[in-house]
Amino acid sequence: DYTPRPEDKFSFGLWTVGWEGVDVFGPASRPRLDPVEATYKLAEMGAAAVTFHDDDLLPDEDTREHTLDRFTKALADTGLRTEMVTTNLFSPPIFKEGALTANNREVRRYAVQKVLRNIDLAASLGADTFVLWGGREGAEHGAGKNIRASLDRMAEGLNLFCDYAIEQGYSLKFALEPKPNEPRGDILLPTIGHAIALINELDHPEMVGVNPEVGHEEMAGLNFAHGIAQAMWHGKLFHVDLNGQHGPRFDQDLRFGAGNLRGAFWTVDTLLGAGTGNAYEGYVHFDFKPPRAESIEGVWESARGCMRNYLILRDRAQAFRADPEVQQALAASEVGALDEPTLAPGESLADLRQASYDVTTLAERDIAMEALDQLAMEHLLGAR
Ligand code: 3MF
Ligand code: MG
Ligand code: MG
Ligand code: MG
Repeated sequence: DYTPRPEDKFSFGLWTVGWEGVDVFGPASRPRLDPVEATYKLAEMGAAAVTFHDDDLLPDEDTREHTLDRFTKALADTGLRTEMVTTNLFSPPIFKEGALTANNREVRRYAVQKVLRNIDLAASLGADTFVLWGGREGAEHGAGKNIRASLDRMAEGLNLFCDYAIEQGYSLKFALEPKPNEPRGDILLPTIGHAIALINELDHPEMVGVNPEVGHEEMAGLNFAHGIAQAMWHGKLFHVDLNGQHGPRFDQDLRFGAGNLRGAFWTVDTLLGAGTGNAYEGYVHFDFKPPRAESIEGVWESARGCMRNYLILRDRAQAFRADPEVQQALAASEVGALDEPTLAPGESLADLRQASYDVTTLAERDIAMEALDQLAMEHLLGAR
């Protein structure tokens, strides 16, 4: 049975189920959902944690303390955690031309102030991870934005946040969320690879990782499973945004499993360690939008679908890895042989250069990956 349980570590952004359906072409199609009520409902459905932007939970000063009290009571009542907190640096019109990388210095200082306040909140709630998605850090024009200066300011902001967390003794880690475009024509740090390259230039690279989103990488035409595998290789997969996307188009934020189903299968397999034991240990976090046409019942169905699809795909991926025929097929494709260094310890480059290679036979060898992939397909489709 695919009933979600707290030990599955499912986590939801409060903005996901809370999305009222406002889009570029129309206003809200659903009433506002109280984030505290949503927290109770997600707990009842089997989630383990919630996440939020400052403005999702605490949209104004007058209700801030009261809402925080109600929210912390909901966490205590349900046993849910706040595992991640993030800052809305994209909706307020002041950020129309960027936040940490706005050309205007006052705007950048205000953005830093907003983040610092929210870091304090994240720490007080015991969150592990602080996500930064720079939705407005970008451009539609050529000369209007100096990309090199933008990278300087982005790095400056991240260095300030790390220094502040260290100074306060917070154990928070930061995670950058890449996205290629939307709402800006081109967004800074468009992919996982761009983000990791920037992280390696920071003062405290060990404190900063990535929060990749399925749909964002697929909007760039990239393979999400490969992207998170590289993030894991760098030790940088601090968090994840699972959802569904159908090809390179607008950010669809479908429920996990919808859209590119094969991609979802390999994503789950990769998070589980792809048979190597090096699994992702963090929360399985969903960032999706229940379609605008759904009523509130459909919102919960969509959230339940995210979790069920993950559990079904986990079951399918585990069955694939445990299948003896798959083990044989992996061996036939020489998958394990890639673990061996090309130049073994003790061997010299001269050994390698002097050896003779049977070029014709090697060129003719059968890689047998169609058979291996068909086994995966049959496990995914439930035919095995
Ligand atoms: C936009 C997103 C964002 C981020 C969020 C987390 C509104 O495409 O994916 O969701 O996930 O800001 O920081
Ligand atoms: Mg998205
Ligand atoms: Mg998104
Ligand atoms: Mg996201």
